[in-house]
Amino acid sequence: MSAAARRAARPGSGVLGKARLLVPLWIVIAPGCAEDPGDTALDLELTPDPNLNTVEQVASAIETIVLVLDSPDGLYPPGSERVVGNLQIKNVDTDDEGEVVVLVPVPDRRLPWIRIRRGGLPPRAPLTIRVTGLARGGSATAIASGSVEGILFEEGEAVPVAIPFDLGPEVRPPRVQQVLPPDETNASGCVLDEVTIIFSEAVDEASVLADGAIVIVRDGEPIRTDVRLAGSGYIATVVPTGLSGVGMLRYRVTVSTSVVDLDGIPLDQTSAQDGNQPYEGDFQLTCAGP
Ligand SMILES: [Ca+2]
Repeated sequence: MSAAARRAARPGSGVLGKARLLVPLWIVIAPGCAEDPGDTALDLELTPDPNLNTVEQVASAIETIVLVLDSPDGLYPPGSERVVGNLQIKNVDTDDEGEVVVLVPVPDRRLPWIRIRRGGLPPRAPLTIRVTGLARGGSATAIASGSVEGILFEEGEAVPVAIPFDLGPEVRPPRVQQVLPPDETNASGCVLDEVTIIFSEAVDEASVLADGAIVIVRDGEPIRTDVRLAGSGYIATVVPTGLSGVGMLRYRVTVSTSVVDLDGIPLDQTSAQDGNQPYEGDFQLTCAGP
């Protein structure tokens, strides 16, 4: 049964059918500016993951936020489509229900706080909120995104809603996502045949194979290694010569900022710190064997 048919079959659907008022919507750039705490509203805060990108990095990369309010229960019946200023009711996800779509400008280096007043929205419809960030320069390329589901208004309250909102990996500097085997695991016989380095995105092969790009050091001495990059460009396999220990195996893996992605953007392991930082990981493997 389509969403429209479900709605038609539902008792009280006439109430929803009248829910055609536009949503009054305030955009508040700074926190603490909400004049009327008695409002029934959602206070959206876009929250970048500091391990991936800073607020400034996200805000300075995007020009406009496309905010979509949707609900599995349906927000607006067919025929409600309209445009008022930067707010539209349109059928974004091509079910037969209309969603609310708002274009929010992003001031340089700050992410807006967004207050949504309930207005004509159905009081108890669980909301899905999707945010997409469009790149600066007018290309309308989507480079950041985030979403939350199941959000409800509370009568007379302004409900805080944190929405994870991060740049896509294709526009962030590459970083090391994982190194295998993980720290504090077991190395059979205290010998390691292979170290696998997984990047957040495809990286340039020549930059990975270059001398000094990936270094493994044990007891202060670099280990001789043979590095390969898997076809996808995401996975470097490092075959060390004589990476072994007695009773315990300790070593450090370093991936230099000379490693670049396919656009030539250099690796940055610590996004929250200015400049580009290498990956440095210390490993200690136990050797309980057969
Ligand atoms: Ca950095």
